[in-house]
Amino acid sequence: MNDTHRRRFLQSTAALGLFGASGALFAAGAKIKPGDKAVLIVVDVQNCFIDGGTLPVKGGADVVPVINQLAASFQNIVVTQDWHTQGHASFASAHAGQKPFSSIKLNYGNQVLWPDHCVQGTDDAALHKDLKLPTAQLIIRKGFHADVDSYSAFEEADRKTSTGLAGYLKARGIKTVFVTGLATDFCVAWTALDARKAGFDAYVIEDATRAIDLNGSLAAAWKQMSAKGVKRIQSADIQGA
Ligand code: VGL
Ligand code: ZN
Repeated sequence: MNDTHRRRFLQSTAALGLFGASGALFAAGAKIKPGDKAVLIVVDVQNCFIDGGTLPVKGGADVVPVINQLAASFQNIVVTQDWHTQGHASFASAHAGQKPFSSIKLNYGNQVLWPDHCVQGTDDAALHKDLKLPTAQLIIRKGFHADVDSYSAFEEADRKTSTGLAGYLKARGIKTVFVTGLATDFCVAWTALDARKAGFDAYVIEDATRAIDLNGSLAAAWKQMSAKGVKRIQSADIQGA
């Protein structure tokens, strides 16, 4: 290809939207090749969210082999852990007369109340033993302020307190995030939405997630994500996975 041809090719592919800001090539029917500006975010694949844990997500363990395989396609991987204090404000047990899966108003807004889960340092809060991510570069813990929940890996539920993740990713030149893990309709969705808010391209790899689906929360989460430009893909859309 000479220069003119190359320029024409680049112009036409840009017009077709084949290249994202990540420089990842993605045409209809073609696979996405995550480059050095993409990161795989593995959200909360912890014992608490898997059968035998304190807040099990249906089919939660099924994401583990999918994520292990996806990992080989990514140069950058960040892992998150839900990491609550004992008696955390998101626990129903911390509020007299409240039951898990009800909602209350806290000073920062509505809060779903959960069973006690993912308490710092417990086996329940550990990453699932079959998750194999030796190349992961950062583990970010969230929800560790006693009075504030944090579904998102970027920003706590008060919508003011940053976890520092956006700064870390930007400092490393990351442009695109691919979100996986648990649960689709809470920590995965909030993380993907906040990634968009922070200016990243965002994908959710659906078959690498499982949902809690509380009162229609899963459909609502997909609707919100779609409205904000979060792209919904499958692991088979990623090259090599
Ligand atoms: C989560 C509910 C409470 C999640 C965390 O990881 O999706 N859900 N804490
Ligand atoms: Zn939690």
